Amino acid sequence: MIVWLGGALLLVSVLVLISFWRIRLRSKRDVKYPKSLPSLPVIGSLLHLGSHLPPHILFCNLQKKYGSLFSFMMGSHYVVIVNNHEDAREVLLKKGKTFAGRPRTVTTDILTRDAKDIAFGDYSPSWKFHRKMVHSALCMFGEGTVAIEKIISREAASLCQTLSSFHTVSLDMAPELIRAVTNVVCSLCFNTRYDRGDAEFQTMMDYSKGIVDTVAKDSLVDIFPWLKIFPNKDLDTLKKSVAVRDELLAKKFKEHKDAFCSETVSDLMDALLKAKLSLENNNSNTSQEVGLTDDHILMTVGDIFGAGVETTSTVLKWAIAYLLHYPEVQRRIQEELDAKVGLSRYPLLSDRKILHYTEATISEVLRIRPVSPLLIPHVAFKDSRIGEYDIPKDARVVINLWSLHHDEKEWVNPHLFNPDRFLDENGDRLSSPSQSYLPFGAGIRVCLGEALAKMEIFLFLSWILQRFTLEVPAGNPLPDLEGKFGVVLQVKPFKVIAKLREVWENNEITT
Ligand code: STR
Repeated sequence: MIVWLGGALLLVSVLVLISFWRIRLRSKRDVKYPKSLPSLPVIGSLLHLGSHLPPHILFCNLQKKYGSLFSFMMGSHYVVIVNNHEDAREVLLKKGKTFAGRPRTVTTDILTRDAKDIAFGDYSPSWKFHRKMVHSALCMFGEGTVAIEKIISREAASLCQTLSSFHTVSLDMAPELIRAVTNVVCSLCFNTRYDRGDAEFQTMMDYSKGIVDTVAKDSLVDIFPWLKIFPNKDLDTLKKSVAVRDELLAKKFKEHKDAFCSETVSDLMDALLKAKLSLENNNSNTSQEVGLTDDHILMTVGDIFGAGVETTSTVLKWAIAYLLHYPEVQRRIQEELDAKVGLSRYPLLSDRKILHYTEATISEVLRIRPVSPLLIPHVAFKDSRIGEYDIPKDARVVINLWSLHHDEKEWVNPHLFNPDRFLDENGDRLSSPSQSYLPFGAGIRVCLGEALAKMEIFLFLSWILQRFTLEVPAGNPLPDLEGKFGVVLQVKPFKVIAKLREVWENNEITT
């Protein structure tokens, strides 16, 4: 009897074990994760990611070995890298909401007071409310009105004025380009501007550089947050820069609060203040619920300001760097300007419809040197899929825009600067020659400033080239085209001569 019982027990246990094993096997077989780089406990795949190459190029190269969708462990975080446009579109557009999350990191938390902004803030009802408000405020003061054209043109005129004062002396155009774009966002956010030599402008440029150099570049402290307890030079720079920015923002906020009048809303900060006050008047708790605290307003304005300055000035610098490398492109833009705008008036936004080559050149600059080659990482809110692969909840999904924009299957000679690829055989503009082109991202987190940026880049460039020819000063090298990876793909400083064009010498425009 005992033997019989024992035998039955053994049989049952074996059966149970087999069924467990089968279930595990089945679930393992059904789940198909993207190919992964080798990884070790704690440090993850760090040893395989150490390289002299910047991450966007390293990830692009790793496709050869791991395929265009691959993964690795960054510390304890599972990261998926997307290198083709089909998968990128699935993440950003088709499954935009599933992948709308953002990772929290040490450096971005310092910058944004624990993600109380739009760019790095997680997806939530209050984030949605916030973004919608900023979007409509931007439309009201910028994109939607003729006022913005006036503001940009005023700054373009001032920029050209400064350039002509240099005559044939070589200069680093960066500070003047930054002042021009800063004044545009300053007008939108605070209804103010900076003159040349303004001390506050210099402070702003310094703190902004401090932030760009240290934030969100997957430094070790963002991978292993516990490292923040150790002394860290970058983190100190970031904290100091953020403190200076906060002081400036607080000053602007106080001025706006003191002078606030709901009848005359004249900038973005006023608009946000008005929304907050009207929420508070209607229901005392709502502004807390949707997260419209003072901190939220400050961080949002900080975002718009920081993004507006760093991105647009970077694109302008890249454009000028490429024009110096490709003088024939510069000449063709000038010929187009001469033929279609002439010398009796300045370029207008409405000229975007006719200046096809100029627009194509801008598109090509955004393709070959995307400002944000890895966009900002996304996070999966739930288990999902990309193509045929399973993606677990909480995975960080990085879109490698660099790979999309340099995909040999999509672009002929992708490393060649060639604005003509954005034109058809008649010289008319192609809306997009390839699906593999997303310079502003896409979906619910698409760049809020896309329209504003395009207007600024177009007007600043066409104003400059109508009047000047840009040249490399004798004895100086051509600008470096590699750039420096960070939260934006930065351009290394270079010198230029802005030579007044002969046709312009005795020209006068009366407006
Ligand atoms: C630049 C420096 C600064 O003072 C503030 C910010 C916050 C917003 C950031 C911006 C930064 C860099 C460019 C970003 C932008 C939000 C969207 C934009 C990251 C760090 C891009 O995605 C390119």
